Amino acid sequence: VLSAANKSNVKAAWGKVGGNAPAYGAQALQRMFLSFPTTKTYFPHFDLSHGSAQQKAHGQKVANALTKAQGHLNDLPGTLSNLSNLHAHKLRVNPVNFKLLSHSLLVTLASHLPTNFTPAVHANLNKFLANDSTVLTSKYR
Ligand code: HNI
Repeated sequence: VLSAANKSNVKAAWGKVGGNAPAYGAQALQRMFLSFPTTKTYFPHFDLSHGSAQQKAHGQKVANALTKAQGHLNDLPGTLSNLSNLHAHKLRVNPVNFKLLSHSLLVTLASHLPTNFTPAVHANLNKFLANDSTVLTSKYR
């Protein structure tokens, strides 16, 4: 459960990301594919070379979903419901991969926001991503 303080920290941090969210999303995906190559098995139909149009477009989708989520922190299950169905029933992404993407997102954010990425912001963003991941994997069983 995200406390009021968690929520305001997440929103403040996302505010710093601003219009860079799509670009950061793409960079995080690239980090995930490079550092955790098994995650690539879910994207056999993608061109995963550095900076590919598909990778950018997908990073943008992921980032937009997170932007929407941080705007609805009181109802993550409702906000992410369609994506939860997609990931559980259609894509069948093994839940372990969500930690790998979350980690990649955090590293990306830390590299771009060095002064804002305090231990507290790190912890709050980590919790936000863990909550998103819980929702996206909640329909598996
Ligand atoms: Ni995910 C599609 C958001 C984690 C594999 N994913 C999407 C879409 C969004 C999205 C948005 C596009 C839906 C649409 O087109 O209607 N994914 C998210 C979010 C997270 C996440 C917010 C976690 C925070 N997805 C993951 C993980 C994997 C993953 C961890 C696997 C490693 N996602 C996919 C695949 C698709 C996908 C595969 C379909 C891609 C395509 O276009 O074919």
